[in-house]
Amino acid sequence: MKRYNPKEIEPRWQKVWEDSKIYQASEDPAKPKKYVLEYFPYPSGAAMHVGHVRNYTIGDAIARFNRMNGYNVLHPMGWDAFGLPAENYAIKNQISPRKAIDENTDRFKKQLMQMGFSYDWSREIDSTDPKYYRWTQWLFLLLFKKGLAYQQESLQWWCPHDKTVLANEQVEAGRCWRCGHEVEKKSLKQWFFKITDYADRLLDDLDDLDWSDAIKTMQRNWIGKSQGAAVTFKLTGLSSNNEHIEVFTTAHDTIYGTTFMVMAPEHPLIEKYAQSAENWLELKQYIDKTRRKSELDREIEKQKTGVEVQGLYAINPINNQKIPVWIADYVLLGYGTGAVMAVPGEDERDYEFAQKYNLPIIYTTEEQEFVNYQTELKKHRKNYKLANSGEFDGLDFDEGRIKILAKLEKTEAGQTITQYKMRDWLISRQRYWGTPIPIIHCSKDGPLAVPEDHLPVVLPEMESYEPSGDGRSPLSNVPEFMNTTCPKCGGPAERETDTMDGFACSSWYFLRFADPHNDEAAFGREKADFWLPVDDYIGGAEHAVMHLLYARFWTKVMYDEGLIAFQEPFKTLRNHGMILASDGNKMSKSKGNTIEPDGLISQGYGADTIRIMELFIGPWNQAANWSVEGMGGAHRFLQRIWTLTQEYLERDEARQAGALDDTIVESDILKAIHKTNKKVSEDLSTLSFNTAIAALMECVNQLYKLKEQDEFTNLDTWRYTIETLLQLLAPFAPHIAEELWQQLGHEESIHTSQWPAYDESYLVEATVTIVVQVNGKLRGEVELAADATEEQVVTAAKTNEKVAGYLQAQTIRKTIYVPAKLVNFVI
Ligand code: ANZ
Repeated sequence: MKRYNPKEIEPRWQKVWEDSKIYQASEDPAKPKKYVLEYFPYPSGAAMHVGHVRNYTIGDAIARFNRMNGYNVLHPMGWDAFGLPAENYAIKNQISPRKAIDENTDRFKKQLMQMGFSYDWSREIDSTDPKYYRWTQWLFLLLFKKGLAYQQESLQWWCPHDKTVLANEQVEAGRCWRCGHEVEKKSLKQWFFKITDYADRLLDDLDDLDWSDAIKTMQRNWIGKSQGAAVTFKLTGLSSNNEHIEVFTTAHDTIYGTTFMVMAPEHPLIEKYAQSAENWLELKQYIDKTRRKSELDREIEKQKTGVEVQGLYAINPINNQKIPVWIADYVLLGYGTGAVMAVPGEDERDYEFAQKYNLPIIYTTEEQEFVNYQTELKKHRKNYKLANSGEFDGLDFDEGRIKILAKLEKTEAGQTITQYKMRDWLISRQRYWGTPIPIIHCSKDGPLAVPEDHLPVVLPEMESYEPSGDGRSPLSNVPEFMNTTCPKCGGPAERETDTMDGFACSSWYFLRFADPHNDEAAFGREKADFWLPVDDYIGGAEHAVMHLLYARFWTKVMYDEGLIAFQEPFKTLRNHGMILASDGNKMSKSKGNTIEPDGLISQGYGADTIRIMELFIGPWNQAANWSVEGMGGAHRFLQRIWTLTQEYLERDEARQAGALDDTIVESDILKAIHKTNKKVSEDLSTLSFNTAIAALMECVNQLYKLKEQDEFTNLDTWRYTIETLLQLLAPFAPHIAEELWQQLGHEESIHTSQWPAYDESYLVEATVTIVVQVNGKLRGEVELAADATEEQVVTAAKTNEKVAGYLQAQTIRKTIYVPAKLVNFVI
């Protein structure tokens, strides 16, 4: 008997699949298309571990299942290889990023190949290839020409460790998302993409996406739309002379409760007027301290702090009350107008602040005590009546809201406005390893687009590419790169030396896969129309407000430009659960607890065992701990399928000598396989991989029992059953399925075979439930074999314990029997 040896089988089939190009996709309109995509990986220094592998295993099972179901499947792979980690890795290892990426990519590719994933490698892309980033630059210029890419001097997050700026979404709890170092604010001239222009569309279109609620909520909160009013207060005192300042409020109905104003410490008006305040020194110290804090820390700070701007006052436009002005870091400069009307009677933060600094509190509800606006008033408006609110006393909040706004509008002191928390996307990086920004600065003509026929602007090779930390990109040290001529006036000009955030590359790569070798355009319209949008997008949840938002934004821009016909790139998003180390910790190279597939393969487990393990370990979208025992179980399962098939094959050989019966008979064997077929087919459609594999395991156990009973008597039934079993196994364990399929005499690949259909007639339940009535009223139920006779049914019904009581001492005058449904005793 042949032994199951994955080390021999797996590389052999991988080679056959590659040579026969069975996973290559082409635009064949005869079949419906399905675009299955996993996030393209970042080929970092640390190799892929079994956590990463889970993502690709899920995608591959989906791709294979669809292919066998008659879909024209596009399942591509490539490398998201620009960015900080690659550069930092290269610096650490004293090699060029190019070399580091090439090495890492080779390693990753080898790992993916070893797993037998059904990628169309002819479409492989690398975001650091000039043939690719030429089009990233082209798309940058599209944004530039549409006024959606602009340069601005502003305070930005700066990571002193990575020596570059970071986008807002790359700062987590005051730390750099990559290296974890504390960030600070620095004033720098930077490039931005105007994603805020698309805020409403990015928000509204979320509704129709088949994404998890968790990710949608994260995007909604990130965009942070809130409807409110801008109310203008006059400033008086110091040298402010009736200058106006706007506040943003979502609660203008509480305006009579405003007892002070709070401004963000960095607010420009503070600098302007507070310099003449007696306590300027104290104010200045506070402002400097604020600059060093992250926004998040400011928002969650337990103890509110602030300083009064002595001598400066604001006038409440609704009642002309003069109120003091404070600065406090719980008010953020970048949100709303950077100033708030403080209503300590209803706003929690203002309340805490007023308590701490002994500021007056006015309650504007009839309760005359603190009522939390955000949690109480907002929800139960009708229950609260206004008080201390002049002519509006006694109105409920909704009515008060309308009337107070009308009054403010009349005096031009207020108007409704909409605010968003999302800011424009900061795109420039002062680092070497990125797509050069294709802009030329001319002192006369300003920033200009590099002419299209001069693209790509190639990243020059550099000996020393470490960031200097002075806020300038290392490219500014390469005169041959930097010095150029103005495309307009022909005079001397300088190239932009910043590079793009790596997320620019990944904002459109899914389109390039449709047409990866196009030298005339980023992608051909027809190919994009054929393949896109992506039908199933698979990846972790960590990119919720970065990649997944940016890609949606670029897609909408391309749609507006008429380049594509769809507005959302990823119809269905599947966020897989993480694989944790066996001790429940996150796998990481630094903790030394990662498990890599290569090692498991060389131990002899084989890729198929790993794949089974990845999917059987638990529901695909939940985290799970890796376990060695689980690997053993997965391997034994495949081993049993192998052995069963070998035993069958031996019998089949004997039959060919004419020794055995070969009639197909209906049997428990067929029942077992049809039942499993139905379960696996349904589970694969709903991604319930673990239960599908459980059903296959149960089926194998049952087949072993049946085999012991009939000893392969019904050979054709067994052949059909084993072949079907292998087809059902193919999306999960493609190598062993292919090998045994071929041993059974097939020449075509199992992976291009038609997914087997199941026959419902084998699934009919063996028992039926019969309703028992007495004089037409339901009195009980009996369960019997489906082929029970009328006599058996009536006897069972009469003796049923619930029914018997009604029949006691009664004469049954008539018995009505409806086969397989009902018995009615008329008494
Ligand atoms: C007065 C008031 C009274 C407020 C009340 C709330 C409750 P959302 O819903 O998140 O948009 N605010 C405005 N700008 C701010 C800034 N730059 N930094 C910190 N807080 C700011 O929150 C809007 C509310 O947050 C605004 O409404 C304002 O406080 C505060 F009972 O105005 B409110």
